[in-house]
Order: sequence, then C-alpha cells, then structure tokens
Amino acid sequence: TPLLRALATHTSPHGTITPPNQSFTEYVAAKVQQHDPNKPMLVDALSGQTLTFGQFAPRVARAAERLKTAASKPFGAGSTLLIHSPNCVDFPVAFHAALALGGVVSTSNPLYTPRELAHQISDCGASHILTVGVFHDTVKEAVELSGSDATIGVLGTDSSICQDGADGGAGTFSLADGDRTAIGGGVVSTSEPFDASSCLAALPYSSGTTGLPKGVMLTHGNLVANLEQTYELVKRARPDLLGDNDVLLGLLPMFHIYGMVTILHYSMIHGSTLVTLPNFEPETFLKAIAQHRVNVAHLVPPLILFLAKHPAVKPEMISSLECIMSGAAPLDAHTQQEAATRIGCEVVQGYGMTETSPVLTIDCVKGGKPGAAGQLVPSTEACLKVADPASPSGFRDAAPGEEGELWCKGPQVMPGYLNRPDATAETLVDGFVRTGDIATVDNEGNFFIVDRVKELIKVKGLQVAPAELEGLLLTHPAVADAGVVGEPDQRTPGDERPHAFVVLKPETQLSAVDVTNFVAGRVAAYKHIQNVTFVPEIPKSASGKILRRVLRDRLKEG
Ligand code: AYL
Repeated sequence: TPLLRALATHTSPHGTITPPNQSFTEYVAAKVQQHDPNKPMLVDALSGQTLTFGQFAPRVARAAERLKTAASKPFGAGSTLLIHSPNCVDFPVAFHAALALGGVVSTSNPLYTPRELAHQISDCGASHILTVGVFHDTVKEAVELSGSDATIGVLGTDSSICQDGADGGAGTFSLADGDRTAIGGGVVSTSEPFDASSCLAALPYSSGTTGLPKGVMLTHGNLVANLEQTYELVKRARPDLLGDNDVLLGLLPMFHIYGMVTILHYSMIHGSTLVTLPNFEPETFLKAIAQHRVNVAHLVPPLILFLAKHPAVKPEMISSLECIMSGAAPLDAHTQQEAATRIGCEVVQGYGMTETSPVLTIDCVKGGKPGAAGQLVPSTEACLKVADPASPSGFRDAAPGEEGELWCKGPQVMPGYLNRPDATAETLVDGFVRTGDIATVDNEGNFFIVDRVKELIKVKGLQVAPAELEGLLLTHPAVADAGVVGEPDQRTPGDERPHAFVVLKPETQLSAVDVTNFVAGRVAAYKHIQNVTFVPEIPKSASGKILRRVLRDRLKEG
C-alpha cells in the first residue's frame, strides 16, 4: 500500500513533458546539429580555444574511435570513464565519446588529493581515466593507491582523444542494441529495445543525506528529462530569458551536476555560446564577462555576493549581465534583492540536488520572487513530510503553511546509489527522493527552502561530507572522537565552513592548528577544517548517531 496519499502532493503548475526515449548523446547531438555549425559552442576564456556547434559531432565520433581502440584496454559497453579535469572545451567531447560507446562517465574534482581520488576510482570501478597534464601525477598516484588497473589518458595533447585528426569522423552515434550499461553495471542483453530510463549514463558523487560520497546513478532518461524540464519551464514561463545570441558563463565546475547539466548541456541544447573558465580568479572572471559580453551567468551565492559587493567590481565590467541564475546553496530574500539592485540585473533561483539530475524547482516569476527556490519543473511532484511516530509510515503530511521535509518525484530522480542498496532504500521511498531539506510552500506553488536537516555541509556550493572528515580525524593517533558540522560564514550568508569538535585521548596534546594541518594535508582546500573546539565528549543518540543539531546549537551560543 502506498505510504503517501495523492491528495497531499503538489504537482508542477507548468504541466508535463514527454521526453524522447533517446540516449543522452543522441538527444544532445540532435539539438546541437540544429544550430549554426560555425557558431562557437564553447570558448575557453584563458586559452581562446573554441569548439563550434559543427565540430562537436565529428570530434565525439573521433574521440569514441580512439577510446574504443585505447592502447592497453579498449573502452566499451560496461566500461566507466572517470573525467578528472577542470572545465575545458574537450570536456563534453570526452563525455559523449564514452556514452556513445555504451559506457558510463564519472566525474571528480580535479583539486582532489590522491587519497580522495583513489576512493572514487575504486568505488566507481573506472576502467579509464582522462585528465589534463598538470594532474597526471596525482591521477597516477591515486591509481596506485587504489590498486586499480585503470588506463590513464591525457586531454588536450597531440595524442589526446579529443583533437581533430586528418581522418576526421562520421559524426553519428546510433548505439547498437545491447551496447550499453544497465543500472548496476551489467550490460543489457542484445534483444532488449533501448530504454533510456534503465540505462546508466553518469555517476557524479554525492553524500546524500548521510555518510560518505556515493556514486549517484543517473540514467540517459534522467539527464534528457531534466534538460527538457528546465528548458521547457523557461520556454513556457519566461521565454524572454531565452535569447538567440545568449552568452553563458561556464565557471562552475563541469564535474558537479550544476556545471555538467544545468550549465554545459543547457547551453549546448539552447545554442548559446558557453565561455569556460578552469577556475575562479577575480581578474579573469571579470575579464571573461566583459570581453565576451556574457549576459546569462549561472553562479552560486558567494560569487553573486562577490559581484554585488567587491570593490574591484566596477559597473562597466558587468554591464552585459541581464540574468544571474543562483543555485546549489541558499540565497536569502534580502541578499537576493540587494544583489539584483547592485548588479543591476535579475537574479533567479533554482533548487535541486545531484540525485535529481539536478533541478527540482526554478523561480520563474519575472524579477525573481525574493528568497523563493521556485515552482516545480514540469512532470515533478512534491510533498512536505513531518516525522510522526503515531503514523504507520513514521511520517505525516505537513499542514498548509507548515514546514516539512521536501520529498520529490519525477523522471529526473535517480534510480539509486551505485552498489549501495541500503543508502538507496533510505533515500528513495515510494519513488520519492527525500531531499533532507526543510521547505514551505505558498498557495502559488512557490517553494522556500528554510533549513537543511541532512549532515551535508555546503562550501561555495560544493559538498563536504562530515562523515569523511570525521573518519579522517579518527585516524589521528591523539583523537578519540570527532564530530564535524557546518558553521555559517558570517561574511557570505548561506555559505558554511567545516567546524570540528574533537575529543582527545587521555594524556595527549594537540592544538587547533595541529588538527587543521592534519586535515589540510589530506583533502582538497574547500574541505579544510576552519575552526576546532575541543570537547570532553561528542553528543550522541542512544543508537550512537552524532547529534549534529546539538553541535550546531553550541556554535550559535558562541
Ligand atoms: P548538490 N536553496 C537552498 N539550498 C539549496 C539550493 C537552493 N536554491 N540548491 C541546492 N541547495 C542545497 O547535490 C540543498 O541542501 O546539488 C540540496 O539538497 O551538490 C543540496 O544543496 C544539493 O547539493 C539549479 C538547481 C544548481 C540545482 C543545482 C545544483 C544542486 C546542487 C542549479 O538551478
């Protein structure tokens, strides 16, 4: 019997979509083909390297050919390619080459240390890894650490799989029946017709509501659906936000779901030019906007605050901006309005998670409804749930106006975490994904995210899993126990910094700096512990779970 009554669910006020049953690559390639072949699709703001709409298909076909015949190990159905690279014009080429061969793409943060990368290499079972020259040594070390036999390739060199060669390429991607990877890793039998919703395409990593980063299984169907959902919503509700000559900003990382789907692929299917940057550096960021006349910029709240408040930002540098899209972290009403006024452009919020490919809501009210995450994208349902021990399911529906945990359902929801049936069962209930976010909804269907109840810490829109830092701290010989929570960053509302509560073993001594240095040497910079509090014990529930709420309250008390 279904746990949730249909009455309590909210449906999208923007109708439904009927996504085609196509592979992600076929879908994207068909859209790309509709645009001017000579128009730049991606432009690297630093190197000036470009990829036109017309160059995309032949390059993918050629890259696929190279991957298929990769020297030590051929890539094919059932193989996983890990792309470990900053944003570059070759990123989508490598991505679709792997998909066109029936493989799966996982993506990792290029700033990972070898030990962080090793975890993902073994967890996702990568057979091939593509990186750029500067990160080759890190990848090599990570492969050794993980004990994997993955083949390493380098993007952007003469021997790269993404360069044009003399022999060109055909530019078609029809997948032969059976040439693809099913959910769970096995290969679909040759006789089965293609089913986009059961065929695995991407494996980005997310810690979800609890624990360590996990591979989020996103199918071809999930990715196609979410692009259709976001694009159709904007087309139906805000057609003025879709210009013929839009120039978008590709600053946010393509390894993260926001950069991968909502920026890179949205730009590609719409036919905009995407100006890419490999990292955030104030000067090159402002120069890229001014030089390329960027008019739509997808950003995260700390970057919006930078544009609104930093003295180095002069109005003429950003005069081309017409619309800023904010997502991946909260943006409160006051900050949103202030930023819109100061920057002199509209600020529109989106909300979602890696597990939902990622978009669930977009604020499509003209001018932006301050503080709102927005309305559900087409074909998406939601309900707000409150824990209720008296109910058989353990939950009841929130009363009108009451806060509750947001649960969502739609074709963009993942089928589960890779090789983690336990975590999958905790996160997916009756086809609804539990977001771990607390929301309210008004009578126009505008959702407001008011709190986060999952463990997850957000640093500049990126995920930091407390469990990972706690596990690391426990490997220190002087640490008896540890609990890590996000501490609100006073200067950038909505942003957090990891704060560690540490219990020392008897007769040991350790300073806060010893703790921060220990962590700093082992994980990427954005995960570094910023503050340490030594405590006699970590508050825990009867079942041994860290009471993070208690720790967060302690930070508020100061
Ligand atoms: P992940 N307001 C508040 N919290 C948010 C918001 C928002 N607008 N967007 C994301 N979050 C938090 O997997 C929330 O806690 O995906 C959510 O569960 O790295 C978590 O971030 C998910 O983190 C969009 C829509 C970008 C989505 C996204 C990327 C979501 C980041 C642009 O338009």
